[in-house]
Order: sequence, then C-alpha cells, then structure tokens
Amino acid sequence: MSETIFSKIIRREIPADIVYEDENVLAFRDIHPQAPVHVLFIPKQPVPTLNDATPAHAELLGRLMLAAAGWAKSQGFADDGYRVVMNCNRDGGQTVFHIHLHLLAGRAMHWPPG
Ligand code: DGP
Repeated sequence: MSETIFSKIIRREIPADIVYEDENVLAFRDIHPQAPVHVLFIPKQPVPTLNDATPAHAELLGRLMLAAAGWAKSQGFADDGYRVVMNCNRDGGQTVFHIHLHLLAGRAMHWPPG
C-alpha cells in the first residue's frame, strides 16, 4: 500500500495536532486551514483514493463519517453545522494519496464550492 506523509503522522514520526483517535481512525488539524476549524479524519489503514475503496472498506468509510460527526458534537458546533469533503484525484483537488475526510467548520460555507 502507498506510503504518504499521513503514514508518518500515524506512526508519530512527524508532529501533528491530533484531536481524535480510535482503533481505526486518526484526526488532526490541517496544516493549511481553510476555515476556523479544519480537521482531517483519516483511516489508519491507508487507501490511496476513494476510487481504490472496495466493499471491504465500507465499514471503514462509515467510521470516518461517524468519527467526524461525533467529534463535531463533542466540540459543540454540530448544531450550527459543518462540511465534510473527500477530494479524489486531480480534478477533485487531492494532493495526499491517503484518503481523508476534511471537516470544515466555524464559518458559513459557500455553495457551489470552488
Ligand atoms: P487534499 O488536497 O484533499 O489531498 O488535502 C490534503 C490536506 O492535507 C491539505 O489540506 C493539507 C494537508 N496536509 C498536507 N501535509 C500535511 C502535514 O504534514 N500535516 C498536516 N497537519 N496537514 C497536512
């Protein structure tokens, strides 16, 4: 499986501002925040892009979503709202090829996204 900077964050080989962790998921603040709250939820098991996900990853993908929603609730902004985004490949704007869910909050989001 592919090795990215996120694998190094999982192994604590490079620092990150980790805000949540469980058996399957790690979450840390994005180094280039696009909103007052910008956290990346990643599976500890690397999957390069959403295109590489199979039915075997269905539970893991669900865990990412539930971890993001649970953390939003724990931080008190879930009722105000937030956005979750997963970019895929070039046109999606993906730059790190270890799937990750962006959780953006703390301001009103625009639609359509850029
Ligand atoms: P994407 O463009 O969807 O692949 O998002 C990758 C995000 O990862 C981007 O918003 C910046 C963030 N990022 C890249 N390298 C690092 C890093 O070393 N640490 C942290 N915390 N975030 C990173």
